[in-house]
Amino acid sequence: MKRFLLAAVFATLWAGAALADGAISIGDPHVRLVPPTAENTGIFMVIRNQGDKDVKLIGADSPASKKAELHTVIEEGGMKKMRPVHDISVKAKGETVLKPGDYHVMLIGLTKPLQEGDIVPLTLRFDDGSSQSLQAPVRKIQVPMGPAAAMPTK
Ligand SMILES: [Cu+2]
Repeated sequence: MKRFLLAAVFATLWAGAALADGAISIGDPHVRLVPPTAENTGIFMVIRNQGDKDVKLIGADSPASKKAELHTVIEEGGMKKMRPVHDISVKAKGETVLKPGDYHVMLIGLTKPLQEGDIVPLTLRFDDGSSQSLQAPVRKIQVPMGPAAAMPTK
């Protein structure tokens, strides 16, 4: 009997893991076109979570830059500034939009200048252990904040 219960618990865990794997999908990923001299740029997208548990985006990697950080934009003394965040959460059955002036993935230290139409590979890591690999095209994007706030200080 004990053995049977244990088996049932494991079966439930497996089902949960399988569900979580397919729960996250990424919509419309794109990279902001920046001048050839710029060292950093932002990636935007919609992260959808069809699962019944909240998930968190906890990291990102891209061969297009030395590192990738998760950022948000805060207002401080009337200035909009970008700040790294530890994670970006996506509610169960919900979605989180990464967009200019808000959450984004920051590519820091571009390995080469990006041109409009270039495709940037990106891997996203989530706190449920899953990851998503995607291809984000480089696009011109209107910047809703002043040029001074467009780049991080470091
Ligand atoms: Cu940023």
